[in-house]
Amino acid sequence: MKRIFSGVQPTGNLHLGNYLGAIKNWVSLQKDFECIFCIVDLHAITIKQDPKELESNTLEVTAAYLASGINPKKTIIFNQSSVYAHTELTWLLSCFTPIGWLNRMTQFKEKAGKKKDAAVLGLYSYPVLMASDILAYKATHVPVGEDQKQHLELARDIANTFNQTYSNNFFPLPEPQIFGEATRVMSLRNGEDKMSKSDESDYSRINITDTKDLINLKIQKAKTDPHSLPSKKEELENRPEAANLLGIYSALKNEKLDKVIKEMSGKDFLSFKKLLAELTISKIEPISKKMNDYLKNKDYLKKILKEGKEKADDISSKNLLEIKKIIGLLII
Ligand code: AQP
Repeated sequence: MKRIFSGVQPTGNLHLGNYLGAIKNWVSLQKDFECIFCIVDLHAITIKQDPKELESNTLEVTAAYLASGINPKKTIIFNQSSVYAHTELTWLLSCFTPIGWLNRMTQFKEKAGKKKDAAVLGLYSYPVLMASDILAYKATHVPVGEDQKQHLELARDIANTFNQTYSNNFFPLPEPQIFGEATRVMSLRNGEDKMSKSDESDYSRINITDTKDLINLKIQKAKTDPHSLPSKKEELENRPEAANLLGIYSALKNEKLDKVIKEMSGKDFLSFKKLLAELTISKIEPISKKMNDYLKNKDYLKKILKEGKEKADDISSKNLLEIKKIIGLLII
C-alpha cells in the first residue's frame, strides 16, 4: 500500500516556498495515494512561540490546506500534538538514533547558530520527531521541499536500524518525493538564501495571505541582476535571482523551466516581473480568499481536525502497539 505523510509548521507567514515546495504538490497526490497531512505544532515549539499565535496559526494552516484543495473527505488532516503516538514513538526511536547522525544535521547547525550549547534539546532531536511522524503511519512516501531531504534520509536510516535490529521489515523505508521546478524557492532579497517564514524581512517572501498590491510591490522590489533574461538553462549559472524568479514562474504555470526560458528569452526584468506578478496573484489570490472564508468558521476547522485526529489515532496507536511488542515492552 502506498501511504503519504507530510506536514507544515504553524509558525505563521505561510509562504510561496511552502506552497510550491509542499502543499501544491499534495493536492494532486490525493488521486493516487492514501494521504495524511499534519499541522506539525510540536515541531513549531522547538522555537519559542506565543501561545495565542500558535493556536491561531494552527487554524490558519488548516484553512490553507483546505483552500489549496486538500479534501478532508479523502485525506486525513490533524494537528500533531493531538495524537500521542508521535511523542511516544519519538522516545522509542531516539533509542535507535546515534548522536553522531544528529550532529550532521545542517538545519540544527543553521538554527542553533553560534549558540549551540544554549539551543534546546527539542531543536536537536527535531529529526527524530520527524521520523516518528512518518513511521507512526508506516508511510511509504514523503513529499517535501529540498530543505527536508537530509531529515528524510535520517528517517530512512532510523527505520532501517530498527528493522535490522529485530531482523524484520516492519517499517517501509520512506521515499522522498521532491517535485516540480521550485523545489527550493529562494528569498526575493537574496537568491542564495531559502525563502523562509523566519526571515526578518517580509519583502523576502510572498505570503499566502498577501494582498494583490503587496504581491506586486514585493515582486517589483525583488533583487535581480543587470542582464536580460537568458536563452538557455546553462546561462542561469551564477544568476541565482534570475533562476529563482524563472523557477517560481514555471512552477506556478506548471510548465517546464526550459519552455519558460524560451518564452522569456531576451526580456528585461521589468516586463518579466509584471508577468510574474500577474501569474502569482492569479494563483495565490483565490487561495487567500478561500482561506479567509474558512477562517470565519473556526468551529468547522476544529471539527475537521477532530475527525482527522480520530483517524490518525486509529492507525498510529495500532502501529505503536506493534512496535512496543517487537521491542519487548510488556503490554498490560
Ligand atoms: N523555500 C522553500 N522552498 C521549497 N519548499 C519549502 N518548504 C519550506 N520552505 C521552502 C517546504 O515546506 C514544507 C513545510 O515547511 P515547514 O513549515 O515545516 O518548515 P520549514 O522548512 O522550516 O519552513 P521555513 O519557512 O523555512 O520555516 P523557518 O523559517 O521557521 O525555518 C516542507 O516540506 C518544506 O520542505
